[in-house]
Amino acid sequence: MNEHFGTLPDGTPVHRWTLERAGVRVRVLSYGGIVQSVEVPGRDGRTANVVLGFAELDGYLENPGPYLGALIGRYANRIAGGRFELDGRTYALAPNNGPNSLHGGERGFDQRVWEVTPVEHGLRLTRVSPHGEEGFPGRLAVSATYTLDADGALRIGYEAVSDAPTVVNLTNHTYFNLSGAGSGPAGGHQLRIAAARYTPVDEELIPTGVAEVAGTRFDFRKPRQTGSGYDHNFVLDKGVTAAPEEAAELYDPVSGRVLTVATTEPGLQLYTADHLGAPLSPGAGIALETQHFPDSPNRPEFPSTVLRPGDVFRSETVYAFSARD
Ligand code: G6D
Repeated sequence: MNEHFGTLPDGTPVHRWTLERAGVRVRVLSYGGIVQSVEVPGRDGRTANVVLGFAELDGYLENPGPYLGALIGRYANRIAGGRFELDGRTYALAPNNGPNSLHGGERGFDQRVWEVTPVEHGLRLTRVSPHGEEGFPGRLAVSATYTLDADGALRIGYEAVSDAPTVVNLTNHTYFNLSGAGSGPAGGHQLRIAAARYTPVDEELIPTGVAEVAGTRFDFRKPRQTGSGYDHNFVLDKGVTAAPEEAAELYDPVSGRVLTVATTEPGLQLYTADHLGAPLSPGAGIALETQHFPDSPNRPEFPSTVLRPGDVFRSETVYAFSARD
């Protein structure tokens, strides 16, 4: 089902699509591929929306900074100094986060209108990013397919092809609050991440290397409270996989809701939303962004984000919901 959601200043209409299956209802916008709401039952059977979003299009237009629910590209997370070299050529990107490029640049995929086509149990969002958009080389044809599994899990599959060598790193920037969006801080949730290592960062949040989580506050191998103060990439033990494998589990002791995240990607950014900015309150949600590692284009030792003509970039992430005592 789709309905008119709003109109951009240039007159482009934005639509909202609703997916429903197995008691889960998800709303997706053609603007930014934004997951606006995800309604799931708690242990008491009562349904709540568990992701942060705005009720109106203006909310998203006026507050792009937190990237609420959005599809992120061409490069999710940071590229140091907004520069990278590929095949001997240097590419300069607009620095939009201190000296760095963040989440695709000044106007990334989160601020673009996507073509939406219904598919079985879901939607296919497509867009062609022209050569040179935000400084990235290659004409990149991208699709993101959002479907609901038989158990109501939200599955997002990404594909991209380019006509020239480029780099690509796609994710979704949903913030979860399993007690219900707007119910207060999410820092009491318990999080488990299947990662023995993470990437420590400098003051600009650029990775300085890879370190063991053992004995640090980054050790989420057994569940621990998320609290605050995290904006870090975890090196998932499973690495890059052909099919999604479990990466993390988020549990809310209050509602009993559980989110499990499975992905093909090698990394997971945990962001405890400490700097959400008004009208949102700090810590109102928790972002779990499946991705390749930050600054991979400048880090040959990290799993590669290079996409060459003739190859297809593919990744898939599954957000499954349940409830327990
Ligand atoms: C990402 O890592 C970044 C944060 O630093 C940023 O503030 C947020 O997106 C909006 O999670």
